[in-house]
Amino acid sequence: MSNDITFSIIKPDALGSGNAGSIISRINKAGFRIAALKMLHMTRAQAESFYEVHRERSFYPELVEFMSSGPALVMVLRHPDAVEEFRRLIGATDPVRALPGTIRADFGTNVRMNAVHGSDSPENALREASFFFSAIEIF
Ligand code: IDP
Ligand code: MG
Repeated sequence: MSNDITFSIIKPDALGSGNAGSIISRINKAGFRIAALKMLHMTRAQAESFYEVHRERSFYPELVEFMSSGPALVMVLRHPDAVEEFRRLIGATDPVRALPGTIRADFGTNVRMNAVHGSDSPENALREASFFFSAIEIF
């Protein structure tokens, strides 16, 4: 399993508040290369499917609502140990618990509107990347 890609989303909160450029700059400065990027507005059905693993969680309905509330940037990123290194860069799910200097600490609003997504395993990175991109769109 390739360990050099992860999948990320600049979520509707961060894109809508004008923070996408700052967040991409942080990602590049941390050494990640953009392998694929596009802007899209997820339908409810797409958000439900993307977050299928969380279907039984109490926060699933509000998560789906949020992720389909406006446009987002979906990205594939390259870096050695990409999944682990990117999770370190973005910080904990809840911005108030994320370490100082992490993207979620600096740009997140709350545990739901936490600015960015990052895959949690190399397997899920591939699944998530291929949910939004075809192989010829990943450089
Ligand atoms: P992660 O994004 O850090 O991997 P997950 O547990 O996979 O966190 O949750 C997916 C997303 O669901 C989070 O990024 C956040 O947007 C939302 N979420 C997680 N926990 C809660 C919660 O307790 N209330 C509302 N939304 C939540
Ligand atoms: Mg997760």
